[in-house]
Amino acid sequence: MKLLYTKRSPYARKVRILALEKKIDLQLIDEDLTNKSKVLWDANPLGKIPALLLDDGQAIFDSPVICQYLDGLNDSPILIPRSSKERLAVLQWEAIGDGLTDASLAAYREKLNHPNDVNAGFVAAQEVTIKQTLSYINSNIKHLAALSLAPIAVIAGVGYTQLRMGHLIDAKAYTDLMSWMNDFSKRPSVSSTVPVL
Ligand SMILES: N[C@@H](CCC(=O)N[C@@H](CS)C(=O)NCC(=O)O)C(=O)O
Repeated sequence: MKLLYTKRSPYARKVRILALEKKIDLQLIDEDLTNKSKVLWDANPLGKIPALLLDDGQAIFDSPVICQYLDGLNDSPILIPRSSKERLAVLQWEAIGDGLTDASLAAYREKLNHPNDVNAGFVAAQEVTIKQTLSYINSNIKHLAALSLAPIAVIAGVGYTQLRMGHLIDAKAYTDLMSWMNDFSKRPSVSSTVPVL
């Protein structure tokens, strides 16, 4: 299987961590998002990475769907519980991690694209979302102790926020989150996928 990705994509990182934990081999294909390839457009009409190409030519996107597909390939370990109550809780955490990524990406892009004419209200609204979400994660960190897609998605979201919106991460306010991040970051799947600029 091939994964169309970039080294700094948090959504692709989530998929890569999950695949590494499940020992699923993915051939990584680096995409240039400023000059998208035909392979990417053929795989995903939205033109976004990550996109997974199966050996039979079928393409799967976006990252939540790829994670569900990969998790179903083997049970070692199961990272999205099969029973509905636990499954919903993990998928809810995935939405939190992805939503944190969405807000950090949106704020960063706005500042990048309009350096002299930034929409300050828009950035401020994203920053409120980021802070509320970090605070929620910090207060609920006990739910992220066991390995599943939940901590994987949160690691991807917080890692991207550290990279792009690091000024919002007050280590003194989020002590439980920071200590959990340090522990989880020791996993080879996490340390080997740190975003590269
Ligand atoms: N909801 C999608 C989001 C994917 C996404 O936004 N990827 C970004 C890179 S991090 C992208 O491909 N951007 C290119 C574009 O939007 O044109 C997912 O979870 O896979």
